[in-house]
Amino acid sequence: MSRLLAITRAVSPGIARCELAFAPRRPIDHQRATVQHAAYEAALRDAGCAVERLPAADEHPDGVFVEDTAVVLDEIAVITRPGAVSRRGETTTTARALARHRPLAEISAPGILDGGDVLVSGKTLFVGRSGRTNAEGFDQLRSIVGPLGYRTVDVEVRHCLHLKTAATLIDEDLILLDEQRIDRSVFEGHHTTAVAPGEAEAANAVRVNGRVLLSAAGLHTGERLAARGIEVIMVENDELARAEGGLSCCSLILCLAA
Ligand code: CIR
Repeated sequence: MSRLLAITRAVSPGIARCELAFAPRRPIDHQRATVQHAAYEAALRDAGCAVERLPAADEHPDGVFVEDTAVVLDEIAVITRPGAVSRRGETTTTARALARHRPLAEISAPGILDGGDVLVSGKTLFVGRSGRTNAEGFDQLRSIVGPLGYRTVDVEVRHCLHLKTAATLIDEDLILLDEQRIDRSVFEGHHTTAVAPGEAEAANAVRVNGRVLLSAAGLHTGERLAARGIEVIMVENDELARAEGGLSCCSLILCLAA
């Protein structure tokens, strides 16, 4: 097992004022979201991650979705410039936490880029061009990571918030996806497997130390993955799903030096 650190952030008391792109606004129970978030952190610890939880801030309703504030690679952490203006201030504290582990680079104006749009698979970065990531953001990311040997692949995202809303890496070269929203043909050189019908939310999963944390909304998807020999841990996240966040959104996972 690698030594892994998961950076998370407590759920903001202002979560009900979150940004929404595709989902309708519904009430969000802060207490219930906090309990589910703590269970998620516990699942990360069980999988061998140390967890560093950053404090919540009322002025950052979406702060719990730390994934959007950085792209972390073995060599560097790229601090993003989130596409939603209300989220720009979230990067200060993640940058401070990441600076202890990686050299930092950053996306600057007029670029925008959300970490939820960046699916890292080995030396390939699939980058969603969504409402939150523009061409300048993509180009800046490519210039930062290209010299480190990474290839960046541009993926059009029209039917969901981020690329990883509907597609995540769950094994060495295996991508779990919701085919209604992302076309499997974009993932050249990878195997893909689709979520079970009616389980779109399950496409956003977290791979950690050989396990896959999967949304409890993905029961049949979980059975399919288990049948392939994948160790699946079901995690409830329906409260933060109301804020359009999935499981990967709630952590930044990095390998620590041995
Ligand atoms: C937002 O719209 O920014 C938040 N309400 C949800 C962000 C979810 N993050 C992610 O998919 N990586």
